[in-house]
Amino acid sequence: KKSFRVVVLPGDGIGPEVVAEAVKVLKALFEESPDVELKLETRLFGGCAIDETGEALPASTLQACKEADAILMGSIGGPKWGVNSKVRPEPGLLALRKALGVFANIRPTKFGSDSLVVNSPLKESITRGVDIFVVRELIGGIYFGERKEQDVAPQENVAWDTMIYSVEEVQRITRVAAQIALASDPPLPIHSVDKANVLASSRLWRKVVTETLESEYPQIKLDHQLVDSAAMLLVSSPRKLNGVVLTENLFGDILSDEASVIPGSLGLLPSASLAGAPSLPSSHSFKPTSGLYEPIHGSAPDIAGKGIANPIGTILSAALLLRYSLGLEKHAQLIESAVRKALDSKNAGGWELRTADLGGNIGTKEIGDRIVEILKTLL
Ligand code: NAD
Ligand code: IPM
Ligand code: K
Ligand code: MN
Repeated sequence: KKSFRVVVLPGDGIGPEVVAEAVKVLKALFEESPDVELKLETRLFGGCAIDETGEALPASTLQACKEADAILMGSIGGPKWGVNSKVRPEPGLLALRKALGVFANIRPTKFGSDSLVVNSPLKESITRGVDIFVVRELIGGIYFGERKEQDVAPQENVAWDTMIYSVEEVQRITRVAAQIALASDPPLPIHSVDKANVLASSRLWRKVVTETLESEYPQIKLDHQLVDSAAMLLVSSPRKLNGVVLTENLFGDILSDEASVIPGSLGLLPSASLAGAPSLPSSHSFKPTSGLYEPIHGSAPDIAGKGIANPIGTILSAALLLRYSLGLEKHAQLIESAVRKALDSKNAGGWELRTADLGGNIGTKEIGDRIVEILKTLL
């Protein structure tokens, strides 16, 4: 029997609420499995860890994460540890990503359920057929460049952040984007997003992306978009960005939240943060890579504790975990089908299984229960 260690980091706000549903799905999937066993270990991380230990990322949590086959996270942060607090959760998340070396953040924005088009604030003619993979560089750029806080001393009335990229950092994320593009037949086009008309780091980005793809992956179509107009395209004619959107850390953060408007809710989108290109289970040479899996959304303090958060982004993150880190493609697909079936179920009154963010009135636990029920019929 194969046994895998998965560290679970529920975090803050709605984090524990959405993670509980993903854990429920994983347990249902493997409770009677003769060949796979998941060992789940929950650890403190984020604001709750600050309250308990004084640190957002306690050494024992980091150690467990490093030893795990994969990590499933909810979200961290909240007003209790806001931007003016001395110790904050967000730097803990950056430290975790850096320590794990997970430079590649993959955010699929499509989740093949056409029933979702009715939920998008965008017109159906715009959202239909959109299929974009955002590949975001995750441990470089302005998030990790040198920065200076404003000093208390009045003569130092400035603060600054540095956006810095090396050739190697751009090469390695470009190769991940290329591997994802090549997993489709024909290969997906790559749209590289930068601000090369202003930023030196973007000019380096554009040059390295172009050279890497031309020399190593000449079969992949490449174009370049400036981030301001890319933001516009994403909601006016997103099909033009179908394929892989490859971009640096900050732009990818912003564009992926924007992209969630297309399927209709931030609560739907999963992510995988990896330390290399995923080897796809469909290829015979699958090599597992550890990874950090989390929905793209935050701790949603405005709805935390109400039991109404959408757990689907986290449940789909668990599916990505099975696919990329454990090589369990069939199980990943079972979760994805169960979610799709849940979203597609309709009764006389309309879409039956929708949380409030998708215009429905069922709760976090109820949709988790229904997904588990549907999953059991597929096993
Ligand atoms: P947010 O993503 O938490 O919420 C934005 C909006 O989307 C809110 O109205 C929220 O209710 C809604 N929303 C988010 N997830 C939802 C879900 N699953 N179901 C239904 N509605 C959902 O962003 P924010 O409010 O700007 O940030 C709150 C905190 O979360 C901050 O401390 C921020 O730093 C943190 N954050 C953490 C992560 C992470 O852990 N990776 C990601 C983003 C933000
Ligand atoms: C995300 C979040 C984080 C980021 C914050 C909380 C540090 O917005 O995971 O998208 O900016 O990467
Ligand atoms: K998250
Ligand atoms: Mn974000």
